[in-house]
Formats: sequence, structure tokens, C-alpha cells
Amino acid sequence: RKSLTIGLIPADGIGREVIPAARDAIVAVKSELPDLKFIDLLAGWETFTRTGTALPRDTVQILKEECDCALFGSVSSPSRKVAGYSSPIVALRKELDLYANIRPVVSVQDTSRVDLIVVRENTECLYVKEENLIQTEKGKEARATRLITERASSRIGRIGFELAKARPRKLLTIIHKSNVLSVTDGLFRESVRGVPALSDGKYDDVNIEEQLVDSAVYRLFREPQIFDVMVAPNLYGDIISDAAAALVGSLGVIPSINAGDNFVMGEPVHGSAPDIAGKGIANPVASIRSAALMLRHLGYVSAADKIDKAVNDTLAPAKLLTPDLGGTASTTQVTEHIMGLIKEQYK
Ligand code: NAD
Ligand code: K
Ligand code: MN
Repeated sequence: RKSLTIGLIPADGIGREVIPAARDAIVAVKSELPDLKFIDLLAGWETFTRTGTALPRDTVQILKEECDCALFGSVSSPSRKVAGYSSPIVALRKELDLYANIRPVVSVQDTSRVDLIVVRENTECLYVKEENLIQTEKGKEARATRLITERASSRIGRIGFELAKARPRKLLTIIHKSNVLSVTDGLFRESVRGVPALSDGKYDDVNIEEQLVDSAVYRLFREPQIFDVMVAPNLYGDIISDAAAALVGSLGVIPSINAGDNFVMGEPVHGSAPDIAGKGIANPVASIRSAALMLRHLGYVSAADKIDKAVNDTLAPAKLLTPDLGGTASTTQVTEHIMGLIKEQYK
């Protein structure tokens, strides 16, 4: 790759305060990257109120035709149904076929406590949203379709194996409920388990475990350190990744990427945080880590390591923290401190 073009979609609320910090972090490691280009793109609730669409066609087209990857901030989605509005993040995952949602969760001060990655299938399961309501003689009856395919399960399984292989413990835990849902979850489990056989011995050194989803949540809260990489169908992955996030204190530190075979989009896990938007105190760490995760996924491992190290060396001494972590520092102060620690690594 001769150049790296990154779409920036801050969207709403604190997304506009933290995505610039993520951009700064990428610029700070630019000596290890191809020629950088950033393109500012619109999406979100504010865009909807101005233009009538939350995801302009222009944004999608530029992402597809000009960008190698993107950083997404957060949207303010209304809790009531608004005619014409639908979440741009869900649409982007579809448009760009970002089938893997990857979310590392690491304790802020003591990484020996929680250090795991949740890999969530992002395209099917109950999220195909085929729901049906009928009136029967005995009252209303609702049904939903839960789609599990071998193809989607294998490709998410492969991502899980790939991530597990790169970690010291090399442990992949498959999350399912095939004791009850033997057909759908059975297919998920079998498809993930089938990945090594299709991979020329590449994953022979990865240890495979399984957990039923309910006991996985129980164990996550009791002894989170037993987990390394967890791979799950969409709904379980959604729940487990939020539950895991609760273990480390603040949403403001948890990054994610949405990845497909041809595109990757970094995104802090948190939303637009209307309660603190505009105050300059949003924690930029989730977004900065999302930038690092995106670079790592694209193969720029040493650049990503430098960003992560600077973040960890800022958080662990617990001197310069934003209010969500109990400190009094501003977004800018934390960002500048992290940038300083990145620069030091190039001296
Ligand atoms: P939220 O993540 O925006 O906020 C939850 C709480 O965490 C708030 O108290 C907030 O101040 C705090 N918080 C979140 N990120 C923080 C950060 N970086 N630094 C410091 N504190 C932080 O969730 P919510 O309040 O449930 O939702 C607000 C809006 O965001 C809603 O409109 C919701 O639809 C949207 N949302 C969007 C996404 C997304 O963009 N993918 C995800 C979740 C929620
Ligand atoms: K977000
Ligand atoms: Mn969720």
C-alpha cells in the first residue's frame, strides 16, 4: 500500500471531541505508515435533521471508492421512532460488509485482571430483523427468524482463530447454547470448530474451549481472567461484549473495530454521551485505542503498539484521567499527554 486514506465520521455529540484525538494519534505514528490522507464525512442525527438522511449517499460512496478504512465516532439515535431515520452505523456495517465486530476489553490499571477480546458475528442471527406479529384466537403471537449460516460462522471463526493465534495464551472460547438450540447454535459451533481443518495446520497451536452463553456470562463476572478470545453469534456477542465492558469501569476506554475482508472501521464502543457533550471532558482513550486497533488490523503492528503503550502509560499511573475515571483532566490534556508519550518512542 502506497497511501492510506482514512474516512473520518465523527457524527454526533462527543464523537466530534474524540475522533480528532484518534486522528492526532494516527498522525503521530505517520513515519511508520504510507502517505496519509483524511477525508471528513457526514453521518448521524444532526446530519439527518439538516439533510433528511442519517447516512448521505456521498459518505457511502467516498468510503467505498476512496477510503481504505474509517473512524466512526458516535451517533445520537432517538429513542422514539422517527420517520425516515435509521441508524447509520447499522447501515454502514451492511454497506461495507463489516462482518466482524472485534472488541478488546482490558482492565485500566491492572491488566492481569481482565484482558480479553470479544469477536462478535455482525451480520446475521436475530439481527436479520425478520419479525412477524399475528393475531391468534389466544392473543398476539410474535416470531423472529434467527439465521445462522456456515459461511458467516466460518468466517467469524477464522477471525477468532487469527486473533487467538497472535496472543500469548492462544485460547479461543466458542460461545453458544447448542444444548437448547442444537440446529442453529450447533451449526455455529461446528462451523467454527471446522476452521482449523480448512487452514493447513495454521491454527494447530490454538486451544479451543466452549462455553454455554449463560455460564459464560456468569464466569465472565466471577473470573474474567479465564477468557482470552471469545467468539460468538451476533446476539450473544452483543450481550457479552457489553457485559465485559462493565468489568473495566468506563465505556470511555473501550475500543472496537468493525471489520470485513476489504474494509475496517474503528469505533469507540460508547455513544454520543449527551450528558457531557460540549464540556471538553470526554475520555479520548476509546477512540485512540480504536485507531490503534484499526492500524493493527491493517498490519501496522508497530505503529499500533506505540499508540497502545502511550495510552497504557497514561492510564496506569492514574495521574492524568478524565472524570469518568475519577480524574479532573480534560480531553485535550489527556490527548496531548498521550501524543507526547508516542513521540518519545521515536527518539
Ligand atoms: P453513552 O455511551 O453515550 O453514555 C453512557 C454514559 O457513559 C454517559 O454517562 C456518558 O457520559 C458516559 N460516557 C460514554 N462515553 C464516554 C467517554 N468517552 N468519556 C466519558 N464518559 C463517557 O450511552 P447512552 O447515554 O445510552 O446513549 C447516548 C446516545 O448515544 C443515544 O442517542 C444512543 O442511541 C447513542 N449510542 C450510539 C452508539 C454508537 O454510536 N454506536 C452506541 C451507544 C449509544
Ligand atoms: K460509537
Ligand atoms: Mn450492544
